[in-house]
Parts: sequence; structure tokens; C-alpha cells
Amino acid sequence: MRLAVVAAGLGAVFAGAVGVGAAVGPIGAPEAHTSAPAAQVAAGAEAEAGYVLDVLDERPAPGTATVAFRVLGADGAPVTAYTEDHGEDLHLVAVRSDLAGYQHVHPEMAADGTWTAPLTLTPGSWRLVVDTTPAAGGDLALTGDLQVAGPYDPQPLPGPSTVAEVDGYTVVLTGDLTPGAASGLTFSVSRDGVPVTDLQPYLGAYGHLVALREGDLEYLHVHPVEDDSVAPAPGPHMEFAATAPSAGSYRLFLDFRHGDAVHTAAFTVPATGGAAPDEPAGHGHGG
Ligand SMILES: [Cu+2]
Repeated sequence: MRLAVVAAGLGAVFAGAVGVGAAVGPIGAPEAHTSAPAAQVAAGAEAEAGYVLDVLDERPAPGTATVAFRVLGADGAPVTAYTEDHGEDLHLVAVRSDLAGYQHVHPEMAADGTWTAPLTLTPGSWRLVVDTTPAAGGDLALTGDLQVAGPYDPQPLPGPSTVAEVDGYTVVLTGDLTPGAASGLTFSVSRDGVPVTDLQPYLGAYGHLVALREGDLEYLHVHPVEDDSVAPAPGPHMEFAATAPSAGSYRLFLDFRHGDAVHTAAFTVPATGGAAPDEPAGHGHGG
């Protein structure tokens, strides 16, 4: 049953935030990976809608490594044509199995469909998430793993917190996660006690949120709260809606851009209480 919920609800790995407020921002409504047919969304599975993530070297050395991979279609051939989303053909998230070392990068593709990107890897098992939309269709979140040799130094998940400090910024999270129910999450950015109101667009939005569950590294369903009648404001608030498929601890990674640099604020958020997760009516899926 849980897998069915996952398949139905986990379309969004990346979601852009709509700023809250009336100020006119320089960008339009953000895009989000929320429109994928449920049957094509099965985060956590290696194959999805017939597509497979083919990691070319699953055992890179620790340090700065170039990860290389291909997206193979149902016919086994590498996909070379993609549809841009959030300004990129393909988004790669890498995180160690203890949810440390989060990286969100944009690989380059060679003509033969081989993607490469530099990652900084410490010993341990790493989860790769490739978020992409082949031109032929299908909004994918393909996963794979890397095993990096060396002494693994697992880090405990930081305790739940609604405040994150990063690069001199303070980000405050308002909202809770309730298993099986949509919840609003608002992030507010300030620096030295002053709200930041001149966030810079990053990948077509003012904020991007990636969320993973402790343990199985499953994704949380996240999408921006959109109001088509109001242009997004460049801070200080970024709003998302999220549905936690089941109880557990989630690590949220919020990317935002300010001062010509991208900053990532991370939060541990427990999802407790609420209704037991169940498969929503009307969410068909391919099993
Ligand atoms: Cu990206």
C-alpha cells in the first residue's frame, strides 16, 4: 500500500517556489514536476516508465569524482533529446545514505547521451537522483547508487529544527508535515535580522526544494504554492505544499540564490500523527 502511495504522489523532486507578496518579480510562474502521470512516477525504483539510469562507474574513488551516466530508454538506447525544466535538461541530486553531503548539480551531456558532472564524494553509499524529462515524454525521477570506498563515518540526522543557518543567512521554516495529508511549508530568509527581499532567480524560480526521507531516501511530494494572479516576490517568503506519504523523518534541502551564489538550507522535519496513509481515490497507477 505504501508503494502505491509513493507511486501516486511523488512526482515532484524539484519544485520552484512562488514568493509570497504582491511585488512584481522578474520571473513568471515557476514550473514544477507535478503533472506527471502517476504511472510514470516511481521514485526509488531504478526503472521508471521503461527508462533506466545507467551509472557508468558505480565505485568512484573518494574526493572529487566525475560521475558519468546515461538515461536508457525502453529500447536500451541512450536518450539524447530532453525537454528543459527549470532551465535545465537534467537535474542531478547526490546525497549520502545518511543524508549528508547533499549536492544538486547540472551535468553536461555528450553527443552520445553520456552525462558527466563533478561530485565531491566521501566514503559510503550515495544515492543519485536524476530528474529529467525526455523529449519523448515521461517526467522521470530515476535513482541509482554509488559505493565510495573508504572508512564510512555515518553522521546522525540532525534533530528537528525550524531554523537553519547557512552562509550568514537565517532561514525559518513555518509549517508541519502530516502523514497522508498535504501541508503548507513556508521558508523565510533573513540576514542579520533583516528580511531578504531581493532573492535572485535560480533555475526559473526563487527557491527549489528537495526532500528525502531518512532511511530509504524516498522523496517527499513537494510542489510550489501558486497563485497565478500574483507575480512571485523575490523573498523573503517561499511557499510550498508537501505531502508526506508516511510517518518518518524527512530532510528538506532548500536552494535559493542571493549575492550571486546559491545557498542550501537544510531542515529535519518529522512527520507524525495525522491519518494513516492510504491510497488516494482516483490516483490510478501502473503498480
Ligand atoms: Cu537542478
